Amino acid sequence: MWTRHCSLCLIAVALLLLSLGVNAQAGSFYVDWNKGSDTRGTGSSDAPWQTIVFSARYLQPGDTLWVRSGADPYREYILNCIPSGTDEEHRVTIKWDGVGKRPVIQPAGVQDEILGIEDGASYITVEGLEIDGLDTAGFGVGWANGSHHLRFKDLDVHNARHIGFEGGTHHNEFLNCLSHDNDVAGTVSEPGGPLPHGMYLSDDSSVVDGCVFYNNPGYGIQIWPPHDNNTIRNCTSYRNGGGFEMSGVGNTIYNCVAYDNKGHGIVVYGGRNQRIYNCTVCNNERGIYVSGNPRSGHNPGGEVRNSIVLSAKGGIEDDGQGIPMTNNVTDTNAVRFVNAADRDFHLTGNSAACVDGGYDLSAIFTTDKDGKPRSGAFDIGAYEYAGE
Ligand SMILES: [Ca+2]
Repeated sequence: MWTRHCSLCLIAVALLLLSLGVNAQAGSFYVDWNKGSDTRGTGSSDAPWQTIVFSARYLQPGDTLWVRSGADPYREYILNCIPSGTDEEHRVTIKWDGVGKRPVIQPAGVQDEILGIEDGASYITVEGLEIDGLDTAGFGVGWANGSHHLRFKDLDVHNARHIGFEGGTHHNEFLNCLSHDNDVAGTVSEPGGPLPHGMYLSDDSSVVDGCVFYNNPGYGIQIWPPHDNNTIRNCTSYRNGGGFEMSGVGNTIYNCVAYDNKGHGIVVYGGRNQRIYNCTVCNNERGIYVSGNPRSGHNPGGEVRNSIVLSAKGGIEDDGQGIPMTNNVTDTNAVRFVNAADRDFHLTGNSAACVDGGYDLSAIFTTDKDGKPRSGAFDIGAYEYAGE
C-alpha cells in the first residue's frame, strides 16, 4: 500500500514537473524547410521541423512557430492544420523569424487556397510570410466556417489564380498586408461571380489596416455580399479594376488612397450607414459613387466627408440620396500635392482649401494615413499637411 501510494506521488510529481517543463518551453518552436526535418527534428532551435503543416500539430495556445527562410520556398499547402488559441493573450502564432528574406510559401499544383483557416479555428496569427500562388492555386489566403479573431499581418500575397484574400467570418484583422498581381494570366472569368479582387471580404466587424492592393482585375477590396461594421483604414488601392467597394451596414473607410484604378476609386453599394472619410481619390476613371439600390437600400445614415476626389469623370456621385457630403475637394486647382506625377499625394502648403479645412471627426479617429496626429482642424484627404 505504502509503495503504491509512493508511486502515485512520484507519478504526480513527475507529471507536475513535466507540466512545468512544457510550460517553461512553451512559446517557441522552429521550422526550416531547407535545414529542418519532420522525422528527426524536435522543433527546437537546433533541430527544427521541416514543414509548417507537420509543426502545426504540436502548437498549443500561446505558442509561436518561428518560420525560417532559405534557398528554397516551402512547397506545401497550409490547410486547416493550425490549432486554435484560446484568447487574445494565448494566440497560436506562425511568424517569420525576421532573419534573411521573407519565407515564401509556394506550393505546386492546384488547390482552392494556399493558406486556409476554417472550421472554427480561432485566435490565430500568421505574420511575415510571402504567399505565391504561381497562378495555379485559386486563392492566396482563405478563412471560413466560423473561424474568427484571425490576424494576418505583414503578408505578401500574389499570383493567386483568383483572389488574394477571400473569406467570410467575423472579428478578423488584416494588417500591413499586400495583395497584388492576382490572376495575372487573366484566365478567371465567372459570369456573375466574384472578379479576382485583392481581397473579397464577407466578414462582419473586421479591420483592414495599412494594406496595399494593386494589379488585380477586380477591386482592391470588395465587401460583398453585403456585410456589416467593417473598417478599412490607411490602405492604398491602385491599378486595379476598381479601388474599394463596400456593401452592407455600418462599414467605414477612412485615410485611404485610391489611384489609377480602371473603374471607380470608391463605391458604396446600397446599404445603410456606410461612411467615407478623409480619402484621397485621384486619377481613377471615376471618383466616388454612392449608389442607391432598391434591393439593398440607399445608404441612409451614410456620409462622405473630408475627401479629395480628382477624376476625369464623375467626381462624387450619390444617386440623389442626399446624404451629408461636406468638406470634400473636387477642384484640381485647390490641391497641390507633393508629387502627383509620382503618386505622392501628401499635401503641400499651397493647398489652402485642404489644410485645416476638414470636418471634425476626432470622435472616430485622430491620425492620418501615416499615423501622424490630425493637428488643429482636420485637413482634407488621407494625409495631414506636414509643414508649419
Ligand atoms: Ca490640420
